[in-house]
Amino acid sequence: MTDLAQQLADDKVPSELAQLVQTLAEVSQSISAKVRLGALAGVLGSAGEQNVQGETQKKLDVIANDLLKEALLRLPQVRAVASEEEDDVVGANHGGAYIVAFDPLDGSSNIDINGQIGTIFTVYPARDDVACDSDAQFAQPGRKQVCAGYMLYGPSTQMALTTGGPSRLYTLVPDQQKYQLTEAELRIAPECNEFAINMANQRHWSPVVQGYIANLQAGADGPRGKDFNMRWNGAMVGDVHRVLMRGGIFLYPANTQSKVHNGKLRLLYEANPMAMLVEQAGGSAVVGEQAILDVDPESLHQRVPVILGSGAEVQAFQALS
Ligand code: AHM
Ligand code: MG
Repeated sequence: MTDLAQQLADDKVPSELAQLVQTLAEVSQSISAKVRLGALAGVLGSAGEQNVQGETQKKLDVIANDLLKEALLRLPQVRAVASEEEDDVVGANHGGAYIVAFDPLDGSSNIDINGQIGTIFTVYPARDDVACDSDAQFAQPGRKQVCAGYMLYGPSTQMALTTGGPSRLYTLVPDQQKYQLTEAELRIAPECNEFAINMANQRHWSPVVQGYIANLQAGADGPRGKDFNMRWNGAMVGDVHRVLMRGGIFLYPANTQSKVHNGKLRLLYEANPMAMLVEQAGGSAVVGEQAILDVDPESLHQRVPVILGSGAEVQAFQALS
């Protein structure tokens, strides 16, 4: 079996980037250990604070955020970090070649129910034309990512990772505290028969999304001529992981009536890293007509509608637009 260090070397990942990925992997092992202990470690429940998005932070949101931030800021190759749980960019080392953004604990509402949760991360080249701690460091389209991935804290802890080549899947070997390669190349089949969307928001969707989902629900007798199943984890890491493993389409569309009118998911911390993993596995990730990876960011915590997954299914959605 190939471990993470060996695979990064085989992939000829520059040593500074490889070391950065190893640091993320090490921190995730600490987070995973706390997740596994759950109530025994006193890490469940609310921290009593709100983040920049106005969401109540869970204890694990704060713990994961602090562990990642502290470890990354120590690395000389890290110029700046941005987190879904932090208001502002945190400047680090002026000479650093990379900037790192993360959603420390994705799927927070699953923490207290022992459900799937994860960490999502992305790495971009640092910009020399703007200050170390400027939001503009991160105002780069997702196409510029040099590395993206997530850790899924499920029945086993796994890490999906791309450094520009194939999306690969690693599994944490608990007693060795290291990740072993378990899928060398994830591939998303173009066709699928499974969709993921929060149906509770149905009345707030655009007519296009309403029409598309109605077609899927009509099953074999409807315009699509086949039956579709539905899954919803309430954690993007879990839903995207399923899409990477067995295909499907995941949608978090714009929501015309509520405060999440531009979608719920964040471009920097969620949409872009997942879009890179999905594209590198042969799937598609779009916002309207555009690839998510080509969206020019407007602000650090910007939200975007997200449609991603099996290529032909994403096209079927776009054909209705
Ligand atoms: P979080 O980063 O605060 O956990 O929020 C993002 C999560 C995604 O993981 C998931 O796809 C979505 O929120 C679920 O939203 P909903 O509450 O509509 O089920
Ligand atoms: Mg999230």
